[in-house]
Amino acid sequence: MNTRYTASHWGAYELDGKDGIKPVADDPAPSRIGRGWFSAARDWASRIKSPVVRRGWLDGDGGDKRCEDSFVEISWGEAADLVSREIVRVGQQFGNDAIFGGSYGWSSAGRFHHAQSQLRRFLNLAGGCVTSRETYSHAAAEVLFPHVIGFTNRAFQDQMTSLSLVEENCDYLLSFGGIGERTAQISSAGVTRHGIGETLTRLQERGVAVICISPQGSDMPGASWLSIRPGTDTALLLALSFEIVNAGAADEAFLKKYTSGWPEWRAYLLGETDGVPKSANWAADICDIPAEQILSIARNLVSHRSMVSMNWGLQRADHGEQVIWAALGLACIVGQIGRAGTGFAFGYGSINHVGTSSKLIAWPSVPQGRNPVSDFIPVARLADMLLSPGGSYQYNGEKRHYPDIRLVYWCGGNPFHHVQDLNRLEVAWQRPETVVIQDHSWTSTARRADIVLPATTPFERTDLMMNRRDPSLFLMSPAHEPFGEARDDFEIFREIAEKMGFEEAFTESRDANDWLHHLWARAQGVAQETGFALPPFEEFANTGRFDVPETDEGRIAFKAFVSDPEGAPLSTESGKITLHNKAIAAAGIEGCPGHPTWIPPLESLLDARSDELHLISGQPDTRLHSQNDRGSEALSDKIQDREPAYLHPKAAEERGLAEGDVIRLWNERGACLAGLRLEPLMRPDCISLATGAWFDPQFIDGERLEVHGNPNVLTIDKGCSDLSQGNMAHTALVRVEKWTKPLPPLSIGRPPVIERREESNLKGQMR
Ligand SMILES: Nc1nc2c(c(=O)[nH]1)N[C@H]1C(S)=C(S)[C@@H](COP(=O)(O)OP(=O)(O)OC[C@H]3O[C@@H](n4cnc5c(=O)[nH]c(N)nc54)[C@H](O)[C@@H]3O)O[C@H]1N2
Ligand SMILES: Nc1nc2c(c(=O)[nH]1)N[C@H]1C(S)=C(S)[C@@H](COP(=O)(O)OP(=O)(O)OC[C@H]3O[C@@H](n4cnc5c(=O)[nH]c(N)nc54)[C@H](O)[C@@H]3O)O[C@H]1N2
Ligand SMILES: [Mo]
Repeated sequence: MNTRYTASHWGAYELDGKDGIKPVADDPAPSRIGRGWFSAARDWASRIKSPVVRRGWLDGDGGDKRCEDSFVEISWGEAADLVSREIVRVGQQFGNDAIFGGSYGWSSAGRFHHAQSQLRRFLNLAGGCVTSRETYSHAAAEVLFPHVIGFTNRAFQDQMTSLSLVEENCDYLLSFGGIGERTAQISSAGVTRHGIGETLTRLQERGVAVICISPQGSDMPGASWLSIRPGTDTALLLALSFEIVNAGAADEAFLKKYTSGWPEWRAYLLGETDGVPKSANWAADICDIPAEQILSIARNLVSHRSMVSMNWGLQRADHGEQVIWAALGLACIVGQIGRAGTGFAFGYGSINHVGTSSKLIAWPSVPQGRNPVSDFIPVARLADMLLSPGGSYQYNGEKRHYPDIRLVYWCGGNPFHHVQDLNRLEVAWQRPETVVIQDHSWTSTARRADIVLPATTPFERTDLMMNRRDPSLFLMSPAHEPFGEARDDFEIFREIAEKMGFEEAFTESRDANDWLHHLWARAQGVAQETGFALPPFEEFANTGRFDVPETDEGRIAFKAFVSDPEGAPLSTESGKITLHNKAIAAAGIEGCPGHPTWIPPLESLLDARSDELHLISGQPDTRLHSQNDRGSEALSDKIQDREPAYLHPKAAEERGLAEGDVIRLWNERGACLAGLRLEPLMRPDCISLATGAWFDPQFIDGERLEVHGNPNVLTIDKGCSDLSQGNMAHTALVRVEKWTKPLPPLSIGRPPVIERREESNLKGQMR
C-alpha cells in the first residue's frame, strides 16, 4: 500500500494505522508539538460535537453572559439559517462595515481548508466585512520596514541572508533573543525538515563566536549568554553604535553610500541633540550589562565578519519599532550588510523557514475575491475597537476611526488566547450583538460565542500542503471520520451561502475534491513557469508527496541594492536605508521619533518595586499557541494541571517557593495560577510563562482568577506606538506568591452545558 501523509505547521507525517502518525523519515529533528497532535484532535471531551446556539442569545440578552451561559443544540439547517439571517440583518440595518471578519489566527496547515481564506471569501461575497492588518508576530516590523528599508517584512523575509552562508562566512554572531529550536519547530502552512539544530552545531564546530543577548540563557544553549534586563536592548544597541563611532571605527563609506539621515542619528548618538552621549557607561546601568562587555562587543563587531541578528519577540514590546531600527542602524555602522553571511537579520529561529534558501514558489491559494468594505483595524486593536466605536486612533501617520461592530465572525483563531489583557477583552466582547465562532474545539473563544459551528481537523479531510517556502508538497489524507457532526469550513460556508443565494459564486460549482484538482492544475502551471513539472493529480495522490528539485545558492539580504545602489535603489524616501526618516519625524508620531531612540518602556524593571518580576510570555515548546493544549505533550508538561512558569532558584528561595508549587502571578490587570519550575538559566528578576494555556477565569474568594496559567490576563493591551499599533506582549511586570488555598479544578477541557432541543421550538425565538 502507498504511504499516506498528513501535515501541520510543525511537521509532515506519515499516517500509520496503529499509532496515528509518525514524522517523515527525512525530518532530522521532528517537533515535540507533533507528539501531542493526534491526542489533542481526538480529545473528544473538548471537541465540539454539533452546532449550538447560546441560550441567552436566543432569549435576546445583551451579550453580558457571553462567558458563563449554556448552549442549545441545533441542526446544521437551523444553524445555517440563523447565521445567514444575522449577516443579512446586520448588513441591512447597519451596513457591512458593522461586521468584523478580521479572524486573525493560525488555524491549520492545508492550502484549501484554510479557515481564514474560506471565511474571507465567504464574507466578501456576502457584502464584505471589516478586516485586520498585520500580524501578532511582527506588526512593528511590518509597519516600520517599508519606511526604513523599502521592503515589506514579507519581502525582507524572502531575501533573508541564508543561514548556510552565516555558517560558512560569519565569525561573530550577535543574537538578540537567541536562535532557538523551540520556535523553529513551526512554519505557517507546513514544514518538512527541522534543521536549525544542525545549523547551530555546525556554527559551533567552525568556532564561530555566538553571543546570545537575552533574559533567558535557554534561548540559545551553547552560546555565550549575556543576561540583559528585558526591554532595554535599544539602549545596548545605541551604546554599541556610539562606541564604534567614538573609536573612529564606523564604516563612513557605507553610511554615506547606502543610508540617509546618518548625520541626524549620529548627533543623537553623540548626545549633541539631548546632551546624553549613548556611551557604554550610559547603557550599562540601563541594560544591566557591564560597560567593558559592551566595549568588547563593539570591538568584535567591527574586527570580525559579523552578523547582528534579532528575533521577532523583541519588537512585541513597548516601542518595538525602536529596537529593530536600532539593530539595523548598528549593522549599517558596522558596514557589512549585503555580503555573504554578515550584516543584519530579523527572525532567524523565530520560525522555521527564516534563513533557509529553498526556492520560493507562489503556489495558488483559494481566491478570496474583493472586499467591498475598505475599513480595517491594526490587528491588536480588537478590544479598543469593540470598546470605542467611532473613537479615533493614530496608525502609521494617519488618524483613523474605529467602526461600530455588531457582528463578529471568527474562524480559525483564538482571540481569548492571543489578545493581551484578556479581562479587558472580556468586557469588550460583550459589546457586539452576535458572535459566530467556527472551531473544532471548545476553546475559550468558542465558549464566549452565540453561535458555535463545529469544524473538522486536518485528520478528517483531504488537503494539499503547499508552503511557498518549503520544498516538499504533500497530499494530506484523512485519518478518520469527522467527529460528531463536524463539517469542513468550506462546507459550512457553502450551506450558509446557499441560504443567502450565492452558493454558486462561493463554490464555483466545485466540491472540495474538485477544488483540490483545480488548485493542483493551477500549481502545475506555476511549477512550469518556475522550470519544473508537477505530475498529474492522480499520480501525486498515489505517491502522496512531491519534492521540488532544489538549487541552493544561498540568499543575501540587500544584495541587489548594495551592488548597485543607483540602479537598484530601495523604495524609501531617499532610495537608501533611512537612519533618520523625514516622513516619520515630520508626522510627530507618539512613541516613534524620526530615528532609533531610547524610550523607557511603559513597565520595566528600571522603575519596578523590589518584589516585582518582568514577565516573559513567549511561545510554548509543547504546542502551537493554544493548539494541542489538550494533547498529551502539553498535558504531560503541566504541574498540578497548571502551565509551568520558570523562575531562577534564587528568586524562588527569596519568596519561599519550591519546584512543583502552584503559584499566583498578579498585577493590576489580573491574576493567574501556574506551576513552578526552577530554571538557573533565567535572570533572577524575570519569570517566564508561555502563552496558550486555555483561558479559564473563575471567581475564587471574590477574586477573578485565571486558574490555568494564561499570561494574557497580566499583559498590557496597548499599541507599541502610534506608528504600528503592534502588540506589546513582552512588556509587563508581575508579582508572585505561593498559592496556599485549595486548588480550583479546571473548567476547560470539557464542553459547556448543552441542552438538546427540538427544531420546532426554536423557530419562533429567532431574531
Ligand atoms: N502574551 C503573549 N500573547 C501572544 C503572543 C506572545 O508572544 N505573548 N504571541 C502572539 C502571536 S505571535 C500569535 S501569532 C498569536 C496566535 O494566536 P492564534 O493564531 O489565535 O492561536 P492558535 O492557538 O493557533 O489559534 C488557532 C485556532 O484555530 C483553530 N483551528 C485549527 N484548525 C482549524 C480549522 O481547520 N478550522 C477552524 N475553523 N478552526 C481551526 C484552533 O482550534 C485554534 O482555536 O498569539 C499572540 N499572543
Ligand atoms: N513551539 C512553538 N514555536 C512557535 C510558536 C509556538 O506557538 N510554539 N509560534 C510561532 C509564531 S506565531 C511566532 S510569531 C514565533 C515567535 O518567535 P519569537 O518572537 O522569536 O519567540 P518568543 O518566544 O516570543 O521570544 C523569543 C525569546 O525572546 C526573548 N526575549 C523576550 N523579551 C526580550 C527582551 O526584551 N530582550 C531580549 N534580548 N530578549 C527578549 C525571550 O527570552 C524569548 O524566549 O514563534 C513561532 N514558533
Ligand atoms: Mo505569531
